[in-house]
Amino acid sequence: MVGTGLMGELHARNLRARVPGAELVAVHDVDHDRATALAGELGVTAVADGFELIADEAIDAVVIASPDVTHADYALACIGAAKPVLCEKPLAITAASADEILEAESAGGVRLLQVGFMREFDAAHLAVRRAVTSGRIGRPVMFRATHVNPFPVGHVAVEQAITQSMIHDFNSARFLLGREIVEVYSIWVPLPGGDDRCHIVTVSATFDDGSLGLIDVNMQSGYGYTVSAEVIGTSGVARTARPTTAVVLAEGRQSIDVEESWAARFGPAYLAEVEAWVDSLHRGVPVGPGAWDGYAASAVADAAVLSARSGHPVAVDARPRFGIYL
Ligand code: ISE
Repeated sequence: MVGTGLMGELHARNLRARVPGAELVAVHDVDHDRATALAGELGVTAVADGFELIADEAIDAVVIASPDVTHADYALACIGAAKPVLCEKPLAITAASADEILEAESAGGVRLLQVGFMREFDAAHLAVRRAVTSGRIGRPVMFRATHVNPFPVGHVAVEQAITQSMIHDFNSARFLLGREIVEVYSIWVPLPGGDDRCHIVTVSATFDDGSLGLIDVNMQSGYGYTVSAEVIGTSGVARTARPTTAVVLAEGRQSIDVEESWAARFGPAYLAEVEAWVDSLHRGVPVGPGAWDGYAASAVADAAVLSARSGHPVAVDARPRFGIYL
């Protein structure tokens, strides 16, 4: 495990105790004390250098959950060592950087990389996907998504709101419609304070078959965390629903609780994601979103950032699929 912040710790605990066929052996974090504390609790080794951990021949596979800006270098090191890797999103901060990963992975001729777009393992998103692929809602003509965070973690300018948060929605759009986004137009409003932090960013998108997309991310809801995705088809609509919740009538009110964080909303999806990854390593058959998906989402993010800063619609500049991605 490279990175033992919130996400790395969650993956590490899952791998240590809940995933059959996996043995967690070592963790690394730039904050070595944090890694050492978790390693002590889980009975594994804390390694001071992430690249040393990746190079260790006793380690078969790596999870990257370090800060976003470090993902690409660690992913390249894993590919260089021919080690399978589950890399948290975003695969890279820019499409150009993700492209280097595509080149390295495809040169080896086999898929080594899974990207942490965990919504592809979320029951509600999978149910929407089934409704689309079964033809029940006709031909998809529009994707709509709302992604609400309780509060920004750190200084989140519009660049980070897009590359850290909305990148999930770009992948959901591609996953649920099975099409690529070719153009985007972003508008956004800042939080009060004049320090360029993003409150809400909205992106309207055009897909390669002319379908439409409308995505908004709210970085500071003040009430909790919600994610919803919807596909509108020529003869029906499929949208995510939350099946595991109760409507409570009490004290003169009818209410439904809202999850407080992504970890609460997507806990089962993160576990399913890592289980599927480990199972795929045993079977030698890759599953889930790969480097191509990480690259394609970053290409959309690049265009959305450019649009947010320029005020103009921007065409997505993505290379065609090649090599192992065909
Ligand atoms: C966070 O990093 C995640 O990946 C969550 O899934 C997302 O909803 C949140 O906006 C991000 O900041």
